[in-house]
Parts: sequence; C-alpha cells; structure tokens
Amino acid sequence: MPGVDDAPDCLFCRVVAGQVPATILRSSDRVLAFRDVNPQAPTHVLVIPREHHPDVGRLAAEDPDTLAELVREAAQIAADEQLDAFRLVFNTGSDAGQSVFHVHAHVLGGRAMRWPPG
Ligand code: DGP
Repeated sequence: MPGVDDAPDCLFCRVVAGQVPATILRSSDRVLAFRDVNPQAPTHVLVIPREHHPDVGRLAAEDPDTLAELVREAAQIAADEQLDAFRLVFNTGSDAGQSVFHVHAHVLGGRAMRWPPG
C-alpha cells in the first residue's frame, strides 16, 4: 500500500507522521482530521487518509473503504461542531484549487455558503 515512504515530501504525510504540528480533532487507524491553517469559514477542518493517495478519484479506486470512512468522519465533525449545514469539498487538480496532493476533504461550515463556488 502507498504510505509516507512513497511521498517523503508530502506535507500531509508529514502531518500524519507528527512532523508538522496540527490541531487534530479526530484520529483513527485510517483517517485523521485537523483544523485548516487558513480557515475559510468558522469551521474549516481537513479530513485525510493516513496513507498517501493524491486525490479523491485515486482514493476511491485504491481504497474505497477508507473514502467511506473519511466521509463518515466529515459528517461526525459537522455534528460535533453543531453545524446545521456544511459543505464537503475535494478540490481535485490544480485548476480546481488543489494545492496539496494528498487527498483531503474540506469540511466547511458556520456561515452561509454561496453557489456556485468561485
Ligand atoms: P487545497 O487547496 O484544496 O489543496 O487545500 C489545502 C489546504 O491545506 C488549504 O486550505 C490550506 C491547508 N494547509 C496548507 N498547509 C497546511 C498546514 O501546514 N497545516 C494545516 N493545518 N493546514 C494546511
């Protein structure tokens, strides 16, 4: 399976390894959730698999059970943060705004959201 050794320069692999500090909210054998360093809403949490997969399509193909767990964790965070509504975003590819190529779900909430996103 892919792991930190396969992506030694990956920022989020370094968060998983404890080499980059993060405010961790939830942690399981497969998934980690921590607050985004540059929040775009009152609640802005990132949920990632511990293992390295570059984007959500690859995660779905390579480990669908972990993708399902990641989404369950996102919903649990929204409940823990007492959000009536939230947005779950997987930026996928540079043109879509992905800047860290270790798949992550953004859990955004606590303010009104507009559609379409910019
Ligand atoms: P994206 O642009 O979709 O790839 O989202 C990457 C997010 O990661 C962005 O919202 C900012 C966040 N981020 C970048 N570096 C760090 C960091 O070192 N710690 C934390 N907690 N978040 C980070």
